[in-house]
Amino acid sequence: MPPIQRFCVQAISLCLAFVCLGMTSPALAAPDVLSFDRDPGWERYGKNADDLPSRTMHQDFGWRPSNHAGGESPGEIGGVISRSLTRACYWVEIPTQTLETKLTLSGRVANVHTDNNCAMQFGFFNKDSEGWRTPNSLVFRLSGENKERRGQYSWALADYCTQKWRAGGLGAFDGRYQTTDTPPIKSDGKPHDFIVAYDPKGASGVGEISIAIDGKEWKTELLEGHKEEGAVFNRFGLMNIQVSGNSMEVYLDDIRMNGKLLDFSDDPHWEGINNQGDIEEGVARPWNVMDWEETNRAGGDPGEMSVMMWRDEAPAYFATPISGLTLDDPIHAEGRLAFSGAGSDSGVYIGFFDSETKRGKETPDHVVRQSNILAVMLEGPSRVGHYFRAAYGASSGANGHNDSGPIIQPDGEPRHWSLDYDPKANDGVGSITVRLDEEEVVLDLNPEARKQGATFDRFGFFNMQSGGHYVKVSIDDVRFSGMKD
Ligand SMILES: [Ca+2]
Ligand SMILES: [Ca+2]
Repeated sequence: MPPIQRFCVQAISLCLAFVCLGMTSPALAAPDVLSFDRDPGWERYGKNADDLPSRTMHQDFGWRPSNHAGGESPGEIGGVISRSLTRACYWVEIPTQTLETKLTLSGRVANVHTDNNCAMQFGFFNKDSEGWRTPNSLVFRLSGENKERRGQYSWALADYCTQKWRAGGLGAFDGRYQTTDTPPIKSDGKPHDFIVAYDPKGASGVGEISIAIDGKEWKTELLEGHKEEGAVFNRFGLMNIQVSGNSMEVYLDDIRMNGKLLDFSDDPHWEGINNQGDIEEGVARPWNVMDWEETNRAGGDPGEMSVMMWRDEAPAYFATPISGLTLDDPIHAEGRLAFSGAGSDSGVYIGFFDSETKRGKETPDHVVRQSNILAVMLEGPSRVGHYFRAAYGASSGANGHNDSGPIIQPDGEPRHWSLDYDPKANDGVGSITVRLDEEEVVLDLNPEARKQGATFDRFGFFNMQSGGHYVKVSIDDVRFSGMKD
């Protein structure tokens, strides 16, 4: 029996075993499934977190007896707050709020110092809110810079994120972020008034969020389905932004939370989490964590392949060699998967690629798409979350991907996925089917791509080459065409 045919027969019998016995079945640990009981020593290429010198991030915020923010009385909250992958909070428990009722937060803010790439968020959270974007949040955000020509300044924004990681909001400026003519808030210690308000009945019932700085207001409606998806808030206060970056010094006072005044004359003894002291930052953009781990996030037996992979202009992959495949071969891959964390504007490919082409790709994806790839593309806009969809790139530039697909949230739930390329489908031009649990999406190749052809010599994770944030993904019990012993 030729190798491909044998693979198909085994694929069918394994699929049957899989369906009959369910996800916990030991049947998946059949010989031609990689169950990663031991580190298989996959090849790592590109920026590797192991090579990153660890960095210490400093947090020093909470209640202060000072009056930088210019409140009616001394006593305020704030201090030095740093972007970090580790969550840092200073907050208080509040009665549960949702997107079904009006929410307001207002007060005075003074920005004393900003490093480049710094930020803080202040407002409504859930005790489990963590990561960026931050699920279950509705906040006033300052995002700060320190540029040679412009000096230190911040942009003010109103952000929200549903309980399923769908985010929206707006900035307190006209036009596009970073290119707006609206002057930013200087980090000169001068207090400003701010109001962030949410009205579930606004925008004809779609829900509306607004931000005002020193009396000038901007507003926008919530994105479709976000209010219905909902959010649950049971904490109120300050949180860092959980991406790598730097620090700012900022103070807030005379806060009104849904009308209730907080003047901070006395220490309110709010709860602090990592808000005082130094934290070792072992990972930073764009240094990829690419490891065999003795975990079972994806739902198999312990031992799986995990990445925390960043979108970055430079190539990176974590993969294993396969016997060569082309677009004339039927190609299959499947396994378990857990998507356990993500920043906004993040993504990764899982599938087949050509290692030499990948290593030689020095232009970002928005200039030239990747060649010689056939993969699942786990990526999507922050208003949606992440799509699980098909993507391909032929040898000389012809390429394609689905515009959308099954939606996957970074909730860490174990899932089953597969990718099938059938060279005979689509009138012989070829077609890719990607499945995630019960959902699937189909992508037909274009004739030019099939004419160009493509070659693949690796299977694994590879990065999207445009700047962005990270995804955390683990895979286990995988099987794929071209698999070697
Ligand atoms: Ca005060
Ligand atoms: Ca395993």
